[in-house]
Amino acid sequence: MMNLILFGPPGSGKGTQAAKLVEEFGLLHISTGDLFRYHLKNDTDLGREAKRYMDAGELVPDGVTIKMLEDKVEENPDIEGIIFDGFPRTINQAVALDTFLQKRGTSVHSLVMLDVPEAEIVHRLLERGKTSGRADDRDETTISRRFQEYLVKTSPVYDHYAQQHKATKVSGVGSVEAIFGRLAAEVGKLS
Ligand code: B4P
Repeated sequence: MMNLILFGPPGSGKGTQAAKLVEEFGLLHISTGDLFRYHLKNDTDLGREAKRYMDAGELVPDGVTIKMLEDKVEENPDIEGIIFDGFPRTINQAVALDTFLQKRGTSVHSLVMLDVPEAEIVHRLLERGKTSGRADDRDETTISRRFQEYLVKTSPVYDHYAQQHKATKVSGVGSVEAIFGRLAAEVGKLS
């Protein structure tokens, strides 16, 4: 079993690259952002709870997020491995993931960060906002709040896995294919 965390600031291309990694390596893709958007669309209790945080560009509380992630893993017992996209986003989530995987006799094998400067992030998300209908992509203030949330709450997750000698960075700037080549080279080292 191979467990990979695809890491990086909002809009760094995690979702874009995860879809390609799934095709190449046959792993299960779990995106907490996609799971929340599914609940939002279906107007579930969880979706209604998550909406106010997501629309404001803030992280959804850990308790809700961790439970949702664990349920999703448990729904898929017979898998080769998982790409975690957008999770963990806090140290609490990272510790919960480590404990959860340990109980299942496995662990995080690697975290790969897509390194993208803030100006490029703002440009990409404003572009996506023109067509995505996502409230969190619509204006620069909300996008900046998401980036601040990332710097304060999420970036320490990189150090958590660096201390375990499991974290690497690749440049997330350039064509989607060029970035995929860099990522696939890192993931290939694991198998
Ligand atoms: P996410 O859904 O994880 O979304 P994201 O960070 O915006 O996107 P990603 O990095 O996947 O970028 P993408 O490929 O789409 O989170 C949304 C919200 O959900 C969070 O703000 C939070 O509220 C909540 N949430 C999710 N997980 C949570 C957690 N664990 N804890 C608490 N809250 C949580 O790419 C972005 C854009 O760039 C796209 O338009 C794409 O086409 C473009 N792009 C991609 N690669 C490019 C390239 N190489 N060059 C140019 N453009 C590119």
